[in-house]
Amino acid sequence: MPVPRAAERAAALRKQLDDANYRYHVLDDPQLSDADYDALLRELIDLEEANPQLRTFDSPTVRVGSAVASVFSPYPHGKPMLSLGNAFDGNELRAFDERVRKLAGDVPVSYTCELKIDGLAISLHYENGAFVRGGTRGDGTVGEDVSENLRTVRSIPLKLRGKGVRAIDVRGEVYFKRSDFDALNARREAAGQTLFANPRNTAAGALRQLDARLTAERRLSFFAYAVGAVDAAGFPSTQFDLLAFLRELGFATNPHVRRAPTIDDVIAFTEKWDGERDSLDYEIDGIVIKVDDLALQEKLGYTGKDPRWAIAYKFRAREATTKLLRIGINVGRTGTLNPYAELEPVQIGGVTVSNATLHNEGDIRRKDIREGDVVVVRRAGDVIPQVVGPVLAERKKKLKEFTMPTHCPVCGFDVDRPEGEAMARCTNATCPAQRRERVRQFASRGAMDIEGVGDVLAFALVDEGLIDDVSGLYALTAERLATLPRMGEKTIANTLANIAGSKQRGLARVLFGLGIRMVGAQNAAILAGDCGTIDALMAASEADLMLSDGIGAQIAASVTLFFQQEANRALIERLRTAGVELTAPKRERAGVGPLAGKTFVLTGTLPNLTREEAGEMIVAAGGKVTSAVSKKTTYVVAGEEAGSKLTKAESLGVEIIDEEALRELLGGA
Ligand code: 3BD
Repeated sequence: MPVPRAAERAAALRKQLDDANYRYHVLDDPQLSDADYDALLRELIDLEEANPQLRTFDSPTVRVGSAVASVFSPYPHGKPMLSLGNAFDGNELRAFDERVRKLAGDVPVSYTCELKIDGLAISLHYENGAFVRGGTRGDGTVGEDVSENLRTVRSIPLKLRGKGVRAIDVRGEVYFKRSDFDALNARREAAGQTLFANPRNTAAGALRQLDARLTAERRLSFFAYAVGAVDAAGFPSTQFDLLAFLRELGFATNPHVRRAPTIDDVIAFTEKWDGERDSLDYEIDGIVIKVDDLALQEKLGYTGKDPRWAIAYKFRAREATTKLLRIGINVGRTGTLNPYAELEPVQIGGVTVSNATLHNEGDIRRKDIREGDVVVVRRAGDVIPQVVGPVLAERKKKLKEFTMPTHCPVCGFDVDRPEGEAMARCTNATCPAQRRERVRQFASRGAMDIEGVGDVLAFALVDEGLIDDVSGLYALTAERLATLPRMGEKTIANTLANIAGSKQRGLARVLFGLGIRMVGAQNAAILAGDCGTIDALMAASEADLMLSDGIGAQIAASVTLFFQQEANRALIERLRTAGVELTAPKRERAGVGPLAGKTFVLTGTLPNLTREEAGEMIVAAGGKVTSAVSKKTTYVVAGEEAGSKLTKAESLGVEIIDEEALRELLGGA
């Protein structure tokens, strides 16, 4: 192609690509497919390679990045980047409002509320309409120059739209969309690379890559929300209009911004998003509230680095980083070796966390979690805290890779991990760890509910040889219990009474207490209710069992396998001889019972019931419990810290009830 033609084509391609970017990132109204965009970009790259004289500093081709930096230069901020004071509840927001009104004097005050994006604050400098450089916040006065990396972020314009801005510093948040983050991890998993822990840390890492091509691959995004030094005509007079002004210049701003005339409106906005944050494609950690009037902002001024005119309302934290001191191994009741993390205690949303689960060996290796790492720990709702992954930037020295022990840490027997299975298992059927866990499970609240027989006593009973299996509980005597430490007369009497009392719990609780694989509280209630007696259950074929609601082939096979074992049948006989109730009231079959035909989903922490107990009550009344919310769900029973299921229910218009309302449906139970 002759050079003038090539120049013309390059200009046309740049315009097309810039427009496509703007439509996609700012207007949220794409008209070019990703594939078409990539094809045009490829054409432009080829054209510039063939004609290097056509290259420009603001061509979309610079977004693919190049390897340049060896260190980042300091990036002094023209105007300092401020901090934000925090508020954690409505009262603190009201106190903020009062301070503002008092200082403002006799003028009306209204606010702009913005989602607080959980990313990294940066500043972008433009001169005569072109991106010149950009840097991280740093300490607010000096950051690091990461210009080359920022050029790769497609929602950061390389050229401003419109004229009239001579120079401007635009501030905002670089972040990772959940979808882009998940896609990145999926690519890494496919390539056998270790996975990234969370979007925020990964965005931080991407921004600090010395090779900008790596930043480009990560697909970061950007929202603008403030302006530093500026020399422009027609500058707006409110924060709300400032966001519109930024959009006109070509910046993406967050769409969920709201003007709030009163602090009550502000509080309502924080509550709304506290419940709906999981519905977004990016993480937010709170709401930023700003006095809307820019002149009033000026008048209110600062205390230190915190503006008096703005505050961050922070949601209850779900994640924190801390040191992984040790990877321990628990042996479960089916012999599985469950790795868990011993952590340097850390506060997450008001709770101290010092242990967390680590799933299985494969998971630990995929995430490359090692003893001594700084790790991200997540605690959401009522789930057990989990280690999300290491913060690799903090791994200062060589750490040993994790390997699963080859021998059971409790009994020393061989550990086996069958091909295709995630969990390693101890091969010793009489491993004390398995027996301990079985006793604990049997006595637990959702099962036989024997108060006093918790971890400590269950373990001591097995370890001291007082019982061999759960039936041994019913043969315990005061004399034998007295041989254990810290067992006074009163404790012994209470414990024995509680054990005796548990005989009447009924078949559903016994079944759950036996710890049959895949038989949780709800399946136990269904099987017990449909069979009525242990003998009918033991005599049932897999096909018989599968007639019950929600009992599939795998569960049925697990139940029949359990009762085929001679040792298990003998255990049942010992329980029977001890006088344990092994029958259940016949369950209301589908179509009968107060909850017949109704489908429930349980989420969050209920005030008085575990979710297992609530599920069991629903099932006993003829209702059904499922795990996912859909249009077929009749009720979502929500407790404290209910998460995405609650949001889903709201969006589908499914009725949401609390524990009290559930009890009413159950007939005032
Ligand atoms: C957001 C300050 C002001 C312009 C100062 C009011 C503290 C991080 O979505 N507005 C936002 C967000 C952050 C903001 C301001 N508006 N400051 C804002 C912010 N919508 N995340 N931040 N920042 C940005 C910070 N960062 C690191 C260390 C200490 N402070």
